Amino acid sequence: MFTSLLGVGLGLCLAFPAAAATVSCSAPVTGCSFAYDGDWPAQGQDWTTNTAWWRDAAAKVKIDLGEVVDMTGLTISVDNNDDYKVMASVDGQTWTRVLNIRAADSEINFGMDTISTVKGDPDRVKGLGFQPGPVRYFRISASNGDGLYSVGELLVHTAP
Ligand SMILES: [Ca+2]
Ligand SMILES: [Ca+2]
Repeated sequence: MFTSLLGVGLGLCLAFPAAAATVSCSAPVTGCSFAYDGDWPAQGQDWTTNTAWWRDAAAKVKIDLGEVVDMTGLTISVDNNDDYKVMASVDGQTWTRVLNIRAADSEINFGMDTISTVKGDPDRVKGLGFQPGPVRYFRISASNGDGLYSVGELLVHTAP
């Protein structure tokens, strides 16, 4: 946890949840707001504690930043043993896949894992298909794995 945040801090400027940002989820997601409250689950912690979690593969965690930002990186906390797809949009209509996490990308064997695209971050994972650019809306979905899914936090890194 500590080293993770330190690594992020050494990266580009941080965009903590802005006042105008909102998070919503398609049912049935428990603890939806935990996906974007600025609080990071410790790596390896239980997947249902202070996280947005669900069992239905069709569920989505939706985040609206409230404004368009120039995204240069993403850091996300998800359950370690599933596949996660992050879609992003500027207008809420046209969507692009900006991150593609597979269970094999995880560095840990149990609980929540923090994964980053930011160079120099100790949690950086290469080969996530990260697509930088302008974004406002996010949709996070999960598939495969053990059918038990969880998102603990998302951080959008922006250009200085
Ligand atoms: Ca959180
Ligand atoms: Ca899982």
